[in-house]
Amino acid sequence: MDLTETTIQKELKELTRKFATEKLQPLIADDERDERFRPEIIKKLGALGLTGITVPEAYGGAGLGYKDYIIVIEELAAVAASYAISVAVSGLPQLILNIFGSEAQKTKYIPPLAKGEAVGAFSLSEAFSGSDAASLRATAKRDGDHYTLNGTKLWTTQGDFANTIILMARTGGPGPKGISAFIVEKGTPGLNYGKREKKMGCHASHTMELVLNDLKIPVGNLLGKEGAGFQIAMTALDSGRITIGATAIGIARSALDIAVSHATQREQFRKPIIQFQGVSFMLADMAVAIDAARLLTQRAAWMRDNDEDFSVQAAMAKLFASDAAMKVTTDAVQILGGAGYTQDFPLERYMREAKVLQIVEGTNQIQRVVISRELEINMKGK
Ligand code: COS
Repeated sequence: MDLTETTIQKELKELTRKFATEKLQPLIADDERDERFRPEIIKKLGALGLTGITVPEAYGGAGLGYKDYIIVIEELAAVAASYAISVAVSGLPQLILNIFGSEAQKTKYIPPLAKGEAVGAFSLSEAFSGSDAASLRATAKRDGDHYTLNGTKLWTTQGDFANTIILMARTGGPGPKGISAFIVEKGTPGLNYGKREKKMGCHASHTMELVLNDLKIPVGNLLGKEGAGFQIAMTALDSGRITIGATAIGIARSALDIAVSHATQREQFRKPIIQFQGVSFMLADMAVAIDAARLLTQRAAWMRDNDEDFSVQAAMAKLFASDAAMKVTTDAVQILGGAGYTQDFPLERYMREAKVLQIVEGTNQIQRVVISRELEINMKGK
């Protein structure tokens, strides 16, 4: 794996950092407080070419790889995790459509998402189906030229704004083989919005309950074959976990910057507190954790870009990076002491944002299931 930054990667980093600093930084604290999501930000990111990084140019994307994509996500997360999550979640339908969609589905749905003219969402979980994704209960019954969907989906990021939602529902019997994936358009009668979750953090990113009441979907909006929905969802989550790693790195990096800046300026006992090992060793450990998380995430991205099986490496990156972000943000608050606990600094926000990354796109316990299953398979193969 070559770690040298390409010219395109340097440009992506500068472009995203400039946008995040100039356009997101001034409004994110207020928007987090007010739980305000701004779809126009996605449009602006789209105009800069940052919302469809990995899909082919033929469908309005940039045709780049995940090694490039994670740079954009990290830079957004360093300022506003809610928008890193928004771009990453909008990327999931693009990814799924690009791999599993028919030509007609790709042509219709990918370009608006890739250009940031539309927002995307991914809807898998339900009240009784979280880690055990194959147990979902929402149903889709075929009736002539359409499917009728009923049930309630939970935890759908930006489900209220999404123009295109990839939604998993049951067309067959119990278990993974009975699940199918559908493309659901905003405004379809029967797609109702339930409660918006009151969360610990990432308030600018809305998390929605979707209530499906006899929601009619044309058969042309079935993705792949009936029964392929679980595999489609797992394929999306493998890639999504790489972007969670990048989001964690962005948050942790910003927390470390604030902690180092404070520790070099703040004097106690007549010297800057960075000169106390109790503080400097904490900072050193934070820097190591961030670099290790970035390397794991880059490796998963590189393997994906090189058509290698990256499922386990994505799980490792997501697990390690989100745990690192939780530890780094917690320690950064500690280094600032009382000030770190106030809203005068964004550290308490970063801590709340880091927490969700240990949960979403598969809890860190599920990542360990994915990793340990592979260990077992490898052992049996010996
Ligand atoms: N990519 C493609 N296919 C996959 C896959 C992957 N990463 N993981 C599993 N599959 C396939 C399997 O190959 C199997 O198909 P076959 O029977 O044809 O071989 C099928 O899916 C069922 O797999 P498995 O038996 O491993 O399913 P489990 O019910 O045991 O679930 C876990 C596996 C726990 C890994 C899965 O349920 C999971 O990831 N849960 C977390 C869900 C999650 O991340 N939710 C957050 C969503 S954000 S809204």
